Amino acid sequence: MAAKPIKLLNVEDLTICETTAEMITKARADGVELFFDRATAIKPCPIGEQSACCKHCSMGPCRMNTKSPYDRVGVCGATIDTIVARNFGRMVAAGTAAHTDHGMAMLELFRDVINGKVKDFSIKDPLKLFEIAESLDIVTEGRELKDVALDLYRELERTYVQVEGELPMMKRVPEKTLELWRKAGIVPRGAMREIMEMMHRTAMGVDQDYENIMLQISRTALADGWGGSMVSTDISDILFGTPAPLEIEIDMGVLKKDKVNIIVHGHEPILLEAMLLSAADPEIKEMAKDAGAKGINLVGMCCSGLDVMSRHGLPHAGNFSSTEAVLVTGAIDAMTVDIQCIKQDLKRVADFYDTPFITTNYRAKIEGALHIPLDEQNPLVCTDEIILKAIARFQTRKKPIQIPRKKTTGVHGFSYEYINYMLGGSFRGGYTPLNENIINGRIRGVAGVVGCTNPRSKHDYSHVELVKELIKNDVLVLQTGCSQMALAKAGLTGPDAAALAGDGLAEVCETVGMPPVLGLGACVDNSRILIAASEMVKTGGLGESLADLPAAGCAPEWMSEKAIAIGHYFVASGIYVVFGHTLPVTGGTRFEKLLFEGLEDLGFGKWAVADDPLEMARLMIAHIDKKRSQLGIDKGRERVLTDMTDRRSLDLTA
Ligand code: NFS
Ligand code: SF4
Repeated sequence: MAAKPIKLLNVEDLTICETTAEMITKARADGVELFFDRATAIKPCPIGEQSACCKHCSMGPCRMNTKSPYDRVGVCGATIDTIVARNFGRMVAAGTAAHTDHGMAMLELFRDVINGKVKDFSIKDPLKLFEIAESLDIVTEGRELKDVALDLYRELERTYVQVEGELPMMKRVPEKTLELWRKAGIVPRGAMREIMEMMHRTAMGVDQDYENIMLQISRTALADGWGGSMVSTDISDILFGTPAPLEIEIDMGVLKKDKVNIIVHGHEPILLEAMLLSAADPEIKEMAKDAGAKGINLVGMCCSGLDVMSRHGLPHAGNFSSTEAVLVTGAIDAMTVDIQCIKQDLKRVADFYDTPFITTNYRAKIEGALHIPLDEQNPLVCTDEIILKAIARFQTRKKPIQIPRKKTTGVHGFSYEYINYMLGGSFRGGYTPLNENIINGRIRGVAGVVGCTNPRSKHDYSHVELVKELIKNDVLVLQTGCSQMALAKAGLTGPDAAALAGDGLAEVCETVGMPPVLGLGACVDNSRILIAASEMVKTGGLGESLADLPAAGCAPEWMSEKAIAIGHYFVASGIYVVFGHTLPVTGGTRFEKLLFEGLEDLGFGKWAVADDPLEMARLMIAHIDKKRSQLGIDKGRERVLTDMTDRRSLDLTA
């Protein structure tokens, strides 16, 4: 019997991204199914959506939505609170594992660069290397770079493998925040240990007290944000250079009909960095020319694309929801991937458009896809071969090509270090001007808007509407991940976007020459937000712990377990976090109450969920205002709103 045809939704209900919409329409005409269509066909399981199911042993699986007398207790007696807490904990463990495994690979690369095993890369930012070393109390004075680097490697390795003691990066946490963690007993030891313990405690018959499970959830998540992710960001900067703002083009219009288009999609910067080296090889360039191409067009997608674009000015084609759509252009001569957020179905779509689809990482093969392993010690063997495959495909292009025209230019690459410099000027680098402008109310607060896109939520819509509303209300927005790509496509990452900001924020942006939306990079670079927030606390005037800051975070269209880990490390750090469209927690449980209220009472941040971007903004702004009033700076804001002379006297460049 033929499968029942899927009732397709209107394209305008699926995405606000024009180029993706154009490609969905084309895919439908070509008879190619995309994940948007499957999201329509596969209704989310209502029990799973609420996380009201346990399958941790074969006495179950136990579903908790029945109206039976045994309602809300599993065969073993596990309560709904135990079950949702365990499920949530395992998501945090998985997300943390993803970021820390990636971070550990970066650290190994760093080690092999120092000891000379890897020759294609070198240390690009020795200054940052020394700064990080000093922040971890490693002696740098009068010492050779290599010796300091080796000490730094050994110190940072503890982030992953340490069994007892505190993570090295705890030295960067504001004192009051660290004190809270110590009192609660949740200072992470080593990421591997925390992930292991999280998995153990959530197995059948172990930790069955949701409040106790919560402690390990926080400890594990902190091992991500202040551990695996932070090390990953710092090492990328040391090896490949700390980003500084650069104008970048984004969206499918960056593809070129007359060039060999190669999409590099994934999360580890090494693949894209190696591709850049291969693409610059004169011999390879010549081969592309001989094949009739005007050059090689390397284009990033998803997080490694973001990570690398601001270091090299590399164009970017879009976020998670557009990775199939970009293949539909027919213009992609190769798509190569490494790890994370790679839809298995890309292979089938790539096949339809005769695009070679190549996996490169031993941890992430895809059935049927060509696998060319990337060996760190000799990465160009892999990347040369990928480019040759792409050139061959260019030469024999058969499918009709349709490249959407739209592309947008924006500024990206605002590292923590650059914000320091940008706000302070070269004479008085520092976060004082930012704090001052928050205290006087020109800037109401700071928001991190981050995370995925998801076919269950209109693509890019919530990201863009939320950020518009925040900046209109004088909230400075920091961005990473697929959210940053959404706003970049919507044209809000250029200085012109200041026109959409409230008067106070606009004035600061115009004075400094920055956009009201600052792109910080990939998802692991959320650690840059943690460091920036810590610097705000240390600079003074905004309270003593991260929980005091007039700040909030949001992942409006999240989908990955990584997002849950990120959300929770922000909450455990003291930040209010709103997630869009859904949260895998059963409504009305005590665990939900702990997430939404209890944690805040204990001095942490807290979770919330909202459907509509304006509601998300409202919640975030209300929280920011609450913090302003607790800090006693709500008056400042009222004054600024009325006092024009005060506003004119704004001088950040002094
Ligand atoms: Ni972050 Fe990057 Fe995007 Fe979500 Fe996936 S690409 S690591 S997980 S989907 S933001
Ligand atoms: Fe059911 Fe308990 Fe087994 Fe979970 S651990 S499946 S609740 S019996």
